[in-house]
Amino acid sequence: MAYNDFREYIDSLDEEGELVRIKQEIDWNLEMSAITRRSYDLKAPAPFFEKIKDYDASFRAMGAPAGVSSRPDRFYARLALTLGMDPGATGTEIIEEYIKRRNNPIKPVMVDTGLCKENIDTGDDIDLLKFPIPYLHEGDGGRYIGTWANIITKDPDTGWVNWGMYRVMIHDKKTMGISILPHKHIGMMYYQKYEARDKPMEFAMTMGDDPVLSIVGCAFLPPQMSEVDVAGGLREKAVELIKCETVDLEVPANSEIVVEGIIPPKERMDEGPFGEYTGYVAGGVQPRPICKVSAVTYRNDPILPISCMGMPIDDCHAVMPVTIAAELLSDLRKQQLPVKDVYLPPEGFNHMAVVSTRVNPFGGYVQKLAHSIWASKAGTNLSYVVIVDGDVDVTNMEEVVHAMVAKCHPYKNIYRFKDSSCSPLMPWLSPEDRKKGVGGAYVLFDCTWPKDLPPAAIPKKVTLDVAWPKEVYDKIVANWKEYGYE
Ligand SMILES: Cc1cc2nc3c(=O)[nH]c(=O)nc-3n(C[C@H](O)[C@H](O)[C@H](O)COP(=O)(O)O)c2cc1C
Ligand SMILES: [Mn+2]
Repeated sequence: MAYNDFREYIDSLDEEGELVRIKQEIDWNLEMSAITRRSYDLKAPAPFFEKIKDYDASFRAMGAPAGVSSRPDRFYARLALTLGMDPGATGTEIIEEYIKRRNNPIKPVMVDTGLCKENIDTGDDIDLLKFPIPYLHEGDGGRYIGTWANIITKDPDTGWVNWGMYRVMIHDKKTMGISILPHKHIGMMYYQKYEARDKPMEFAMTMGDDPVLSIVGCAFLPPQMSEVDVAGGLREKAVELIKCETVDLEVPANSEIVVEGIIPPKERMDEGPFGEYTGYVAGGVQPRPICKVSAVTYRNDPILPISCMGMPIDDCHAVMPVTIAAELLSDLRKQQLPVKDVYLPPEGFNHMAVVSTRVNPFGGYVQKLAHSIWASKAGTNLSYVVIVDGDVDVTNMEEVVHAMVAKCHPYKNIYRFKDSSCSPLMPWLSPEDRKKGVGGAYVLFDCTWPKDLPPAAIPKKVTLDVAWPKEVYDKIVANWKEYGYE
Protein backbone atom coordinates (compact mmCIF):
# COMPACT_ATOMS: atom_id res chain seq x y z
CA MET A 1 0.00 0.00 0.00
CA ALA A 2 1.43 3.40 -0.96
CA TYR A 3 0.18 6.85 -0.02
CA ASN A 4 -0.60 9.09 -3.00
CA ASP A 5 0.11 12.21 -0.99
CA PHE A 6 0.76 13.67 2.46
CA ARG A 7 -2.99 13.97 3.15
CA GLU A 8 -3.60 10.23 2.87
CA TYR A 9 -0.86 9.72 5.49
CA ILE A 10 -2.45 12.35 7.77
CA ASP A 11 -5.81 10.54 7.44
CA SER A 12 -4.20 7.25 8.39
CA LEU A 13 -2.60 8.86 11.49
CA ASP A 14 -6.03 10.24 12.39
CA GLU A 15 -7.62 6.79 12.08
CA GLU A 16 -4.92 5.26 14.29
CA GLY A 17 -5.24 7.94 17.02
CA GLU A 18 -1.84 9.43 16.11
CA LEU A 19 -3.17 12.94 15.28
CA VAL A 20 -4.83 15.81 17.14
CA ARG A 21 -6.65 18.44 15.05
CA ILE A 22 -6.16 21.83 16.76
CA LYS A 23 -8.94 24.26 15.84
CA GLN A 24 -7.93 27.17 18.11
CA GLU A 25 -5.84 29.91 16.50
CA ILE A 26 -2.18 29.14 17.21
CA ASP A 27 0.71 31.60 16.82
CA TRP A 28 3.43 30.70 14.29
CA ASN A 29 5.78 32.58 16.62
CA LEU A 30 7.01 29.98 19.19
CA GLU A 31 3.55 28.59 20.04
CA MET A 32 3.21 26.09 17.16
CA SER A 33 6.72 24.79 17.94
CA ALA A 34 6.11 24.62 21.72
CA ILE A 35 3.03 22.45 21.13
CA THR A 36 5.05 20.24 18.77
CA ARG A 37 7.89 19.93 21.28
CA ARG A 38 5.53 19.06 24.15
CA SER A 39 4.01 16.39 21.92
CA TYR A 40 7.51 14.81 21.70
CA ASP A 41 8.07 15.14 25.44
CA LEU A 42 4.78 13.35 26.18
CA LYS A 43 5.06 11.05 23.13
CA ALA A 44 1.59 12.37 22.30
CA PRO A 45 -0.12 12.36 18.87
CA ALA A 46 1.04 14.72 16.11
CA PRO A 47 -0.52 18.22 16.21
CA PHE A 48 -2.36 19.38 13.08
CA PHE A 49 -2.74 23.16 13.06
CA GLU A 50 -5.97 24.19 11.33
CA LYS A 51 -5.84 27.96 12.04
CA ILE A 52 -2.58 29.86 12.32
CA LYS A 53 -2.34 33.49 13.46
CA ASP A 54 -1.96 36.03 10.62
CA TYR A 55 -2.85 33.36 8.03
CA ASP A 56 -5.96 32.40 6.16
CA ALA A 57 -7.43 29.10 7.41
CA SER A 58 -6.56 27.50 4.06
CA PHE A 59 -2.85 27.54 5.06
CA ARG A 60 -2.25 24.71 7.52
CA ALA A 61 0.69 23.03 9.24
CA MET A 62 1.45 19.69 10.87
CA GLY A 63 4.01 19.03 13.59
CA ALA A 64 5.85 15.86 14.63
CA PRO A 65 5.21 13.94 11.39
CA ALA A 66 7.40 11.04 12.59
CA GLY A 67 7.37 11.38 16.39
CA VAL A 68 7.14 8.29 18.60
CA SER A 69 4.11 7.07 20.55
CA SER A 70 3.74 6.82 24.35
CA ARG A 71 2.20 3.38 23.91
CA PRO A 72 5.09 0.90 24.32
CA ASP A 73 3.32 -1.63 22.08
CA ARG A 74 3.38 0.85 19.20
CA PHE A 75 6.39 3.09 19.89
CA TYR A 76 7.21 3.38 16.14
CA ALA A 77 3.57 3.63 14.95
CA ARG A 78 4.19 6.64 12.66
CA LEU A 79 7.27 5.09 11.08
CA ALA A 80 5.46 1.76 10.66
CA LEU A 81 2.45 3.47 9.07
CA THR A 82 4.83 5.35 6.76
CA LEU A 83 5.90 1.96 5.40
CA GLY A 84 2.32 0.61 5.37
CA MET A 85 3.21 -1.81 8.20
CA ASP A 86 1.20 -2.71 11.28
CA PRO A 87 1.44 0.24 13.74
CA GLY A 88 2.68 -2.22 16.37
CA ALA A 89 5.76 -3.23 14.34
CA THR A 90 8.95 -3.24 16.44
CA GLY A 91 12.16 -1.42 15.50
CA THR A 92 13.77 -4.74 14.53
CA GLU A 93 10.80 -5.67 12.30
CA ILE A 94 10.94 -2.27 10.61
CA ILE A 95 14.71 -2.60 10.05
CA GLU A 96 14.33 -6.02 8.38
CA GLU A 97 11.42 -4.84 6.19
CA TYR A 98 13.36 -1.70 5.22
CA ILE A 99 16.37 -3.79 4.15
CA LYS A 100 14.19 -6.16 2.10
CA ARG A 101 12.37 -3.39 0.22
CA ARG A 102 15.36 -1.05 -0.08
CA ASN A 103 17.32 -3.71 -1.93
CA ASN A 104 14.56 -3.78 -4.60
CA PRO A 105 14.49 -0.16 -5.80
CA ILE A 106 11.84 0.99 -8.31
CA LYS A 107 12.52 3.79 -10.82
CA PRO A 108 10.15 6.78 -10.74
CA VAL A 109 7.67 7.57 -13.53
CA MET A 110 7.18 10.99 -15.12
CA VAL A 111 3.71 12.54 -15.23
CA ASP A 112 2.42 15.72 -16.94
CA THR A 113 -0.02 16.93 -14.32
CA GLY A 114 0.15 17.01 -10.57
CA LEU A 115 -1.47 18.66 -7.57
CA CYS A 116 1.71 20.61 -6.72
CA LYS A 117 0.99 22.75 -9.80
CA GLU A 118 -2.43 23.98 -8.58
CA ASN A 119 -0.71 27.31 -7.79
CA ILE A 120 2.44 28.60 -9.49
CA ASP A 121 4.17 31.76 -8.25
CA THR A 122 7.08 33.25 -10.20
CA GLY A 123 8.75 36.70 -10.41
CA ASP A 124 7.22 39.33 -8.15
CA ASP A 125 4.52 36.91 -6.96
CA ILE A 126 7.06 34.91 -4.97
CA ASP A 127 6.63 35.38 -1.23
CA LEU A 128 7.85 32.55 1.00
CA LEU A 129 6.17 34.17 4.01
CA LYS A 130 2.83 33.46 2.34
CA PHE A 131 3.19 30.10 4.17
CA PRO A 132 2.78 29.84 7.98
CA ILE A 133 6.48 29.30 8.59
CA PRO A 134 7.23 28.82 12.28
CA TYR A 135 9.69 30.66 14.49
CA LEU A 136 10.74 27.54 16.35
CA HIS A 137 13.08 28.19 19.30
CA GLU A 138 13.73 31.44 21.15
CA GLY A 139 17.05 32.76 19.85
CA ASP A 140 16.86 31.06 16.42
CA GLY A 141 18.38 33.15 13.63
CA GLY A 142 15.08 33.32 11.78
CA ARG A 143 11.93 31.44 10.78
CA TYR A 144 12.71 27.96 9.45
CA ILE A 145 10.80 26.81 6.36
CA GLY A 146 12.77 23.59 5.85
CA THR A 147 12.60 21.36 8.91
CA TRP A 148 11.00 18.33 7.26
CA ALA A 149 11.87 19.10 3.64
CA ASN A 150 13.86 17.38 0.93
CA ILE A 151 16.39 19.29 -1.13
CA ILE A 152 16.90 17.86 -4.62
CA THR A 153 20.14 18.57 -6.54
CA LYS A 154 21.97 17.02 -9.49
CA ASP A 155 25.61 15.94 -9.82
CA PRO A 156 26.90 17.98 -12.82
CA ASP A 157 29.24 15.17 -13.96
CA THR A 158 27.17 12.00 -13.59
CA GLY A 159 23.58 13.27 -13.62
CA TRP A 160 22.97 11.47 -10.29
CA VAL A 161 20.14 13.20 -8.47
CA ASN A 162 20.39 13.41 -4.67
CA TRP A 163 17.53 13.96 -2.22
CA GLY A 164 18.51 15.04 1.27
CA MET A 165 16.93 16.65 4.29
CA TYR A 166 18.87 19.79 5.30
CA ARG A 167 17.62 22.69 7.42
CA VAL A 168 16.53 25.86 5.57
CA MET A 169 15.97 29.32 7.08
CA ILE A 170 14.13 32.33 5.63
CA HIS A 171 16.26 35.44 4.92
CA ASP A 172 13.57 37.34 3.01
CA LYS A 173 10.58 36.55 0.82
CA LYS A 174 12.77 35.28 -2.03
CA THR A 175 15.96 34.17 -0.26
CA MET A 176 16.69 31.28 2.10
CA GLY A 177 19.78 30.17 4.03
CA ILE A 178 20.86 26.51 4.02
CA SER A 179 23.18 24.44 6.20
CA ILE A 180 25.33 22.45 3.75
CA LEU A 181 27.92 20.28 5.48
CA PRO A 182 30.84 19.32 3.20
CA HIS A 183 30.63 15.57 3.85
CA LYS A 184 26.93 15.31 2.93
CA HIS A 185 26.01 14.52 -0.68
CA ILE A 186 24.72 18.03 -1.30
CA GLY A 187 28.00 19.35 0.15
CA MET A 188 30.14 17.16 -2.11
CA MET A 189 28.21 18.46 -5.15
CA TYR A 190 28.18 22.10 -4.08
CA TYR A 191 31.68 22.66 -2.65
CA GLN A 192 33.69 20.18 -4.76
CA LYS A 193 31.90 20.73 -8.08
CA TYR A 194 29.56 23.70 -8.59
CA GLU A 195 31.33 26.24 -6.37
CA ALA A 196 34.79 25.01 -7.37
CA ARG A 197 33.76 25.74 -10.99
CA ASP A 198 32.10 29.03 -10.04
CA LYS A 199 28.71 27.73 -11.19
CA PRO A 200 25.31 28.05 -9.47
CA MET A 201 23.68 24.81 -8.30
CA GLU A 202 19.99 24.37 -9.12
CA PHE A 203 17.79 23.04 -6.33
CA ALA A 204 14.20 22.06 -5.67
CA MET A 205 12.85 21.80 -2.14
CA THR A 206 9.72 19.71 -1.52
CA MET A 207 7.54 19.68 1.58
CA GLY A 208 4.55 17.50 2.43
CA ASP A 209 4.85 14.28 0.41
CA ASP A 210 4.23 10.58 0.79
CA PRO A 211 6.13 10.24 4.10
CA VAL A 212 8.41 7.58 2.59
CA LEU A 213 10.11 10.41 0.67
CA SER A 214 11.03 12.13 3.93
CA ILE A 215 12.45 8.86 5.24
CA VAL A 216 14.82 8.46 2.29
CA GLY A 217 15.79 12.14 2.49
CA CYS A 218 17.36 11.58 5.90
CA ALA A 219 18.60 8.01 5.28
CA PHE A 220 22.37 7.53 4.93
CA LEU A 221 22.30 6.03 1.43
CA PRO A 222 25.64 5.59 -0.38
CA PRO A 223 26.72 8.15 -2.99
CA GLN A 224 25.39 7.71 -6.56
CA MET A 225 22.41 5.77 -5.21
CA SER A 226 19.09 7.38 -6.07
CA GLU A 227 16.94 8.20 -3.05
CA VAL A 228 13.82 8.35 -5.25
CA ASP A 229 14.44 4.82 -6.60
CA VAL A 230 14.84 3.58 -3.02
CA ALA A 231 11.62 5.42 -2.09
CA GLY A 232 9.90 3.50 -4.91
CA GLY A 233 11.20 0.26 -3.41
CA LEU A 234 10.11 1.21 0.11
CA ARG A 235 6.56 2.13 -1.00
CA GLU A 236 6.54 -0.82 -3.44
CA LYS A 237 5.31 1.49 -6.20
CA ALA A 238 7.05 4.00 -8.49
CA VAL A 239 7.12 7.60 -7.27
CA GLU A 240 5.35 9.99 -9.68
CA LEU A 241 7.55 12.93 -10.61
CA ILE A 242 6.79 16.11 -12.50
CA LYS A 243 9.13 18.66 -14.10
CA CYS A 244 9.98 21.85 -12.25
CA GLU A 245 9.00 25.23 -13.71
CA THR A 246 12.34 27.04 -13.68
CA VAL A 247 15.07 24.43 -13.04
CA ASP A 248 16.07 21.15 -14.72
CA LEU A 249 14.88 18.92 -11.86
CA GLU A 250 11.84 16.79 -11.04
CA VAL A 251 9.70 16.82 -7.91
CA PRO A 252 6.90 14.62 -6.50
CA ALA A 253 3.74 15.47 -8.47
CA ASN A 254 1.52 15.78 -5.39
CA SER A 255 3.83 17.72 -3.06
CA GLU A 256 2.12 20.23 -0.81
CA ILE A 257 4.77 22.92 -1.45
CA VAL A 258 7.74 23.08 -3.86
CA VAL A 259 10.39 25.83 -3.88
CA GLU A 260 12.76 26.07 -6.87
CA GLY A 261 15.88 28.12 -7.49
CA ILE A 262 19.67 28.27 -7.40
CA ILE A 263 22.38 28.16 -4.75
CA PRO A 264 24.95 30.61 -6.15
CA PRO A 265 28.70 30.01 -5.66
CA LYS A 266 30.61 31.95 -3.00
CA GLU A 267 27.64 33.91 -1.67
CA ARG A 268 27.03 33.61 2.06
CA MET A 269 24.67 35.11 4.61
CA ASP A 270 24.47 34.52 8.34
CA GLU A 271 22.43 31.38 9.13
CA GLY A 272 21.55 30.14 12.64
CA PRO A 273 21.64 29.89 15.57
CA PHE A 274 19.19 26.98 15.64
CA GLY A 275 17.89 24.57 18.28
CA GLU A 276 19.68 21.48 17.03
CA TYR A 277 19.07 17.72 17.00
CA THR A 278 21.88 17.19 19.51
CA GLY A 279 19.61 18.75 22.13
CA TYR A 280 21.78 21.89 22.29
CA VAL A 281 22.42 25.09 20.36
CA ALA A 282 26.04 24.49 19.45
CA GLY A 283 26.53 25.38 15.76
CA GLY A 284 25.84 29.07 16.39
CA VAL A 285 25.59 31.64 13.66
CA GLN A 286 27.89 31.31 10.63
CA PRO A 287 27.97 32.68 7.10
CA ARG A 288 26.34 29.82 5.14
CA PRO A 289 25.19 29.31 1.49
CA ILE A 290 21.96 30.90 0.28
CA CYS A 291 19.09 29.78 -1.98
CA LYS A 292 17.70 32.31 -4.49
CA VAL A 293 14.12 31.36 -5.27
CA SER A 294 12.81 31.43 -8.86
CA ALA A 295 9.42 29.67 -8.41
CA VAL A 296 7.09 28.39 -5.70
CA THR A 297 4.37 25.89 -6.61
CA TYR A 298 1.79 24.54 -4.16
CA ARG A 299 -1.47 22.73 -3.68
CA ASN A 300 -4.70 24.47 -2.79
CA ASP A 301 -5.00 24.66 1.03
CA PRO A 302 -1.35 23.63 1.48
CA ILE A 303 -0.07 21.84 4.59
CA LEU A 304 3.43 22.68 5.85
CA PRO A 305 5.18 19.83 7.75
CA ILE A 306 7.16 20.94 10.79
CA SER A 307 9.79 19.23 12.88
CA CYS A 308 10.90 21.09 16.02
CA MET A 309 14.37 19.72 16.68
CA GLY A 310 15.96 19.55 20.12
CA MET A 311 16.47 17.02 22.90
CA PRO A 312 15.65 13.42 21.84
CA ILE A 313 13.22 11.93 20.93
CA ASP A 314 11.87 14.02 18.04
CA ASP A 315 11.21 13.07 14.40
CA CYS A 316 14.88 12.97 13.50
CA HIS A 317 15.72 10.59 16.38
CA ALA A 318 12.73 8.38 15.58
CA VAL A 319 13.62 7.93 11.92
CA MET A 320 17.38 8.27 11.51
CA PRO A 321 18.51 5.61 14.04
CA VAL A 322 16.24 3.05 12.37
CA THR A 323 17.30 3.83 8.80
CA ILE A 324 20.99 4.13 9.77
CA ALA A 325 20.81 0.77 11.58
CA ALA A 326 19.15 -0.79 8.53
CA GLU A 327 21.69 0.66 6.08
CA LEU A 328 24.59 -0.39 8.30
CA LEU A 329 23.29 -3.92 8.91
CA SER A 330 22.66 -4.40 5.20
CA ASP A 331 26.17 -3.15 4.37
CA LEU A 332 27.89 -5.36 6.98
CA ARG A 333 25.93 -8.41 5.79
CA LYS A 334 27.09 -7.72 2.22
CA GLN A 335 30.65 -7.87 3.55
CA GLN A 336 29.75 -11.30 5.00
CA LEU A 337 30.67 -10.21 8.51
CA PRO A 338 28.83 -12.41 11.06
CA VAL A 339 26.88 -9.50 12.52
CA LYS A 340 23.60 -10.32 14.27
CA ASP A 341 21.86 -7.02 15.05
CA VAL A 342 22.48 -3.28 14.93
CA TYR A 343 20.68 -0.72 17.09
CA LEU A 344 21.09 3.02 17.58
CA PRO A 345 19.52 4.15 20.88
CA PRO A 346 17.46 7.27 20.00
CA GLU A 347 18.98 9.12 22.99
CA GLY A 348 22.36 8.89 21.22
CA PHE A 349 20.93 11.15 18.45
CA ASN A 350 22.41 9.07 15.60
CA HIS A 351 25.96 9.05 17.01
CA MET A 352 26.03 5.76 18.95
CA ALA A 353 25.55 2.20 17.70
CA VAL A 354 25.37 -1.11 19.48
CA VAL A 355 26.33 -4.02 17.23
CA SER A 356 26.10 -7.67 18.19
CA THR A 357 28.15 -10.41 16.58
CA ARG A 358 27.09 -14.06 16.25
CA VAL A 359 30.67 -15.27 16.62
CA ASN A 360 34.20 -13.91 17.02
CA PRO A 361 35.77 -15.70 14.01
CA PHE A 362 39.39 -14.47 13.97
CA GLY A 363 41.90 -12.44 15.96
CA GLY A 364 41.44 -8.69 15.50
CA TYR A 365 37.88 -9.26 14.19
CA VAL A 366 36.20 -6.80 16.55
CA GLN A 367 38.55 -3.99 15.48
CA LYS A 368 38.03 -4.92 11.81
CA LEU A 369 34.26 -4.81 12.36
CA ALA A 370 34.53 -1.35 13.94
CA HIS A 371 36.55 -0.07 10.97
CA SER A 372 34.00 -1.55 8.54
CA ILE A 373 31.30 0.34 10.45
CA TRP A 374 33.18 3.64 10.22
CA ALA A 375 34.02 3.07 6.53
CA SER A 376 30.33 2.65 5.70
CA LYS A 377 28.41 5.77 4.70
CA ALA A 378 25.86 4.80 7.36
CA GLY A 379 28.62 4.77 10.00
CA THR A 380 29.86 8.32 9.33
CA ASN A 381 28.34 9.78 12.48
CA LEU A 382 28.88 6.78 14.77
CA SER A 383 31.42 8.24 17.17
CA TYR A 384 30.43 5.65 19.78
CA VAL A 385 30.48 2.00 18.71
CA VAL A 386 29.70 -0.71 21.25
CA ILE A 387 30.28 -4.29 20.05
CA VAL A 388 28.67 -7.05 22.09
CA ASP A 389 28.39 -10.84 21.88
CA GLY A 390 25.27 -12.35 20.31
CA ASP A 391 23.61 -13.18 23.66
CA VAL A 392 23.08 -9.47 24.35
CA ASP A 393 19.85 -7.86 23.09
CA VAL A 394 21.15 -4.67 21.42
CA THR A 395 17.79 -2.92 21.89
CA ASN A 396 17.83 -3.51 25.67
CA MET A 397 19.99 -0.87 27.35
CA GLU A 398 19.95 -2.80 30.67
CA GLU A 399 21.75 -5.66 28.93
CA VAL A 400 24.05 -3.33 26.98
CA VAL A 401 25.20 -1.37 30.03
CA HIS A 402 25.76 -4.66 31.87
CA ALA A 403 27.89 -5.99 29.00
CA MET A 404 29.95 -2.79 28.95
CA VAL A 405 30.78 -2.95 32.63
CA ALA A 406 31.18 -6.74 32.85
CA LYS A 407 33.14 -7.43 29.66
CA CYS A 408 34.86 -4.25 28.46
CA HIS A 409 38.15 -3.75 30.31
CA PRO A 410 38.39 0.01 30.89
CA TYR A 411 42.03 0.18 29.80
CA LYS A 412 42.52 -2.72 27.38
CA ASN A 413 39.19 -2.90 25.53
CA ILE A 414 38.44 0.75 24.74
CA TYR A 415 40.05 1.91 21.49
CA ARG A 416 40.10 5.59 20.54
CA PHE A 417 40.82 7.22 17.18
CA LYS A 418 41.26 10.97 16.93
CA ASP A 419 41.45 13.84 14.44
CA SER A 420 38.69 12.83 12.05
CA SER A 421 36.34 15.24 10.27
CA CYS A 422 33.31 16.06 12.35
CA SER A 423 29.86 17.56 12.29
CA PRO A 424 30.34 21.10 13.64
CA LEU A 425 27.17 20.61 15.67
CA MET A 426 28.67 18.16 18.20
CA PRO A 427 28.25 19.84 21.61
CA TRP A 428 31.64 18.61 22.93
CA LEU A 429 33.74 20.33 20.23
CA SER A 430 36.04 23.19 21.17
CA PRO A 431 35.11 26.54 19.57
CA GLU A 432 38.28 26.38 17.38
CA ASP A 433 37.63 22.85 16.10
CA ARG A 434 33.96 23.66 15.49
CA LYS A 435 34.94 26.53 13.24
CA LYS A 436 37.33 24.34 11.23
CA GLY A 437 34.97 21.34 11.06
CA VAL A 438 37.63 19.08 12.63
CA GLY A 439 38.23 17.52 16.04
CA GLY A 440 36.07 14.47 15.48
CA ALA A 441 36.91 11.15 17.10
CA TYR A 442 35.65 7.59 17.30
CA VAL A 443 35.63 5.15 20.19
CA LEU A 444 35.14 1.38 20.21
CA PHE A 445 33.96 -0.41 23.33
CA ASP A 446 34.84 -4.06 22.80
CA CYS A 447 32.36 -5.89 25.04
CA THR A 448 33.04 -9.39 23.67
CA TRP A 449 35.00 -12.17 25.34
CA PRO A 450 38.58 -12.08 24.01
CA LYS A 451 39.18 -14.44 21.06
CA ASP A 452 42.12 -16.14 22.76
CA LEU A 453 40.32 -16.81 26.06
CA PRO A 454 40.06 -20.62 26.45
CA PRO A 455 36.36 -21.67 26.65
CA ALA A 456 36.93 -22.99 30.17
CA ALA A 457 38.14 -19.55 31.27
CA ILE A 458 34.98 -17.76 30.09
CA PRO A 459 33.01 -16.90 33.24
CA LYS A 460 29.62 -18.56 33.48
CA LYS A 461 26.61 -16.29 33.10
CA VAL A 462 24.21 -16.28 36.06
CA THR A 463 20.84 -16.16 34.36
CA LEU A 464 17.97 -18.59 34.76
CA ASP A 465 18.32 -20.02 31.27
CA VAL A 466 22.07 -20.70 31.65
CA ALA A 467 22.86 -21.40 35.32
CA TRP A 468 19.96 -23.75 36.19
CA PRO A 469 19.19 -27.19 34.76
CA LYS A 470 16.63 -26.99 31.94
CA GLU A 471 14.17 -29.29 33.79
CA VAL A 472 14.13 -26.96 36.80
CA TYR A 473 13.77 -23.87 34.61
CA ASP A 474 10.90 -25.42 32.59
CA LYS A 475 9.18 -26.64 35.75
CA ILE A 476 9.15 -23.30 37.57
CA VAL A 477 8.02 -21.43 34.45
CA ALA A 478 5.16 -23.94 33.92
CA ASN A 479 4.08 -23.68 37.57
CA TRP A 480 4.50 -19.90 37.87
CA LYS A 481 0.81 -19.06 38.27
CA GLU A 482 0.28 -21.94 40.67
CA TYR A 483 2.86 -20.41 43.00
CA GLY A 484 0.54 -17.39 43.23
CA TYR A 485 2.17 -15.06 40.69
CA GLU A 486 0.13 -13.19 38.06
C1 LIG B 1 14.88 17.19 10.41
C2 LIG B 1 16.27 16.96 9.88
C3 LIG B 1 17.10 18.03 9.61
C4 LIG B 1 18.38 17.83 9.12
N1 LIG B 1 19.16 18.91 8.84
C5 LIG B 1 20.39 18.73 8.34
C6 LIG B 1 21.22 19.85 7.99
O1 LIG B 1 20.82 21.00 8.16
N2 LIG B 1 22.44 19.62 7.49
C7 LIG B 1 22.89 18.34 7.28
O2 LIG B 1 24.00 18.18 6.78
N3 LIG B 1 22.16 17.25 7.60
C8 LIG B 1 20.91 17.43 8.11
N4 LIG B 1 20.15 16.34 8.43
C9 LIG B 1 20.70 14.98 8.24
C10 LIG B 1 20.61 14.55 6.78
O3 LIG B 1 19.28 14.58 6.33
C11 LIG B 1 21.15 13.13 6.59
O4 LIG B 1 22.50 13.11 6.97
C12 LIG B 1 21.02 12.62 5.17
O5 LIG B 1 21.64 11.37 5.08
C13 LIG B 1 21.66 13.55 4.19
O6 LIG B 1 21.46 13.05 2.88
P1 LIG B 1 22.72 12.68 1.96
O7 LIG B 1 23.29 11.43 2.57
O8 LIG B 1 22.07 12.44 0.64
O9 LIG B 1 23.63 13.85 2.01
C14 LIG B 1 18.85 16.52 8.91
C15 LIG B 1 18.01 15.44 9.19
C16 LIG B 1 16.73 15.65 9.66
C17 LIG B 1 15.86 14.46 9.93
MN1 LIG C 1 22.26 10.85 -0.77
